[in-house]
Amino acid sequence: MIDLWYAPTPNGIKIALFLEEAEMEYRIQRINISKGEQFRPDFLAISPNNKIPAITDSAPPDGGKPVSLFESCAILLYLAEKSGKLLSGELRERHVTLQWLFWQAAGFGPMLSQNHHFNHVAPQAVPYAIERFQVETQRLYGVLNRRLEASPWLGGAHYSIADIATWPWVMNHAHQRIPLADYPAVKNWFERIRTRPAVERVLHP
Ligand SMILES: N[C@@H](CCC(=O)N[C@@H](CS)C(=O)NCC(=O)O)C(=O)O
Repeated sequence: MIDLWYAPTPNGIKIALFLEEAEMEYRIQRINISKGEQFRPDFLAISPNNKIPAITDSAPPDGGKPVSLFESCAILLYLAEKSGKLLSGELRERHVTLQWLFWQAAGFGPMLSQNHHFNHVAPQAVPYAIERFQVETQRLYGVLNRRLEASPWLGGAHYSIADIATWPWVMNHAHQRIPLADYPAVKNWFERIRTRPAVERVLHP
């Protein structure tokens, strides 16, 4: 059984999307990050960076004691390897998938998060930061669009953990002040994923 320490944010949704898509059994443990539950000692023991998502797998593939992990993309990689799903075994597609997975973890997620912060959370308007993260967000959507003009999925021929990691961040495109119509290949990819039954189950449980 997999316990998923969860809040319905882009990083949390990624893991639920994987577990539903791969049809793995799991149990949601809600962490209310607006109430500071991520600082609870029992949660910090699993996720010392005080962020969701995290997982505890009580039946890891090596048959040993439970495995706990934090960092959403490390969790996606673990689950893909455990299940044998959503990560190609073919050398090129596997590493291109991991490349886009790391791109999401190191670039797309953090930059869009700063964009969100300076547009919607910062107690005062900081025009330089608003402009910087808006331009960077547009640049990253451009990179994503060019990739999806060239390939149906981020990793290549197959839907994968790279798509699953990136999609929940695009869900908030309006909030990020990104008109999706300006990025037609992203829009097409976004709609293809949105209609997957696993996505429906996560968004409308
Ligand atoms: N790099 C981390 C980021 C996780 C993250 O930023 N989680 C946010 C919600 S989306 C969180 O738990 N924030 C609570 C806090 O920072 O105290 C990942 O990919 O898992």
